Order: sequence, then C-alpha cells, then structure tokens
Amino acid sequence: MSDLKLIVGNKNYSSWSMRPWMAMKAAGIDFTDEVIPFDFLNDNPAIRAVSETGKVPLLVHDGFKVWESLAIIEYAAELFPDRPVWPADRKDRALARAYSMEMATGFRGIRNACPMNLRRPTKAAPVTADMRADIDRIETIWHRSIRKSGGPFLFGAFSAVDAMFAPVINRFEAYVLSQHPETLAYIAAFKAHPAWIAWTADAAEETWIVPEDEA
Ligand SMILES: N[C@@H](CCC(=O)N[C@@H](CS)C(=O)NCC(=O)O)C(=O)O
Repeated sequence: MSDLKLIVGNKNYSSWSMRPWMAMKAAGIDFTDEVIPFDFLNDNPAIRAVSETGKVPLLVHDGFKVWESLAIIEYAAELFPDRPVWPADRKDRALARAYSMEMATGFRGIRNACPMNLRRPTKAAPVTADMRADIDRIETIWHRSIRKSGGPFLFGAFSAVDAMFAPVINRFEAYVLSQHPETLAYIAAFKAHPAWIAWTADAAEETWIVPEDEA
C-alpha cells in the first residue's frame, strides 16, 4: 500500500488546495490530508519548510513531491488509471483539460475581487467589467457543457474539471454573481456532492481567520 498524502492550506480559504482534494476524493482515491494553516504575516514558514514553491497544495507519494493543482490531478489520474478522474470520452477529456487550464490561468477578475471563503455570509459584490467577462465565460462553459452532457456535472458524472471550478461555486454563491437558473442548478448539484460536503464540513470547523480573504 503506497503512502499518498495531500498537504493543503486552510480548508476555508485555500481554493487551490480544494481542487485536487475534491478531484481525488470524488474519484474514490484513497489518500490522507494534512492541513498547514496559513501564516501570511510571517511568509508561511511551515509551508515553506515542506514546499519548495512555498505554496500548497502539495502531493507527497512515497516521499516524491508534486505541486501545482493540475499536475497533482494528472499524477493521481496516472497513478489510478481505473479511477474516473477525467471524463471517459477523449474529446470530453480534451475539453475538460482546456477548461481546467482556463481556470488555472485566468478568471483573475473574480479570483482577485472575490476570495474563496466558505464561511462567508452571502452578500452581493459589485460586478466590475473584468468580473462580468469572467462570469460570462464561465457560464458559457458551464451551460454549454451541461446542456450537451445532460448534467448534473459538466461532463455528466463529476470529474476533475468540476473540481477545478469548485472554489468558483463558493464565489458565485457567496458574492451573488449570478441568478441564472442553469447556474443555480449546477451549484445545487455541486453542494450535494459528498466530496463538497466533506471538505466544507472540515472548513466549518476551522477557527483560523485570514483577514485578506475576509473581503
Ligand atoms: N498555481 C498553483 C497555485 C497555488 C497557490 O497559490 N496556493 C496558495 C494557497 S490557495 C498558497 O499556497 N499561497 C501561499 C503564498 O502565496 O505564500 C496551483 O495550482 O497549485
């Protein structure tokens, strides 16, 4: 039995940590996790002690370390080829990876203005032009994919691309970024998923506060 551990930041705030954690959990991969709480004031010394980028998430497999959320997801998919990490169909898989890359590299309008904060009481945020463009593109991806697959997730069953959008689910809901019925249906399906329920339950128990993310 190999030793697979995902090191993550505070579950309430760490959007990048949430993505591979949900992707692996939803695919039924057996792993443990370790939370290293953020200490931004002191430049996160405990994270720097284990992670050469100074960032989380970090996957540790029998001592071998993989960083970057998408690289972690790909490593897990290769380690467990029988697990449904990505959609089964090749073209769906290609689209899922393309959308995941868009998420990993873009959408800075909503990422900067609306930090993930799973405990945040719902309160509408003013929508800037950058945020509007992000919201429109995200909803185009979501609605088109679900119309084609039949849902409830982007390619039918939950896969890594849904996990890549997990923090956006919180942002859309907590900052009231859309009331579109198809968006609300996707958010509802997401929030009923056992991996979402498990992660957010852990987040709800945390007592650490990261002031920068309490916008
Ligand atoms: N591109 C990286 C981003 C990782 C990242 O920015 N993680 C944040 C937490 S959500 C972090 O560790 N920040 C610590 C810091 O910047 O000091 C990934 O996909 O994993």
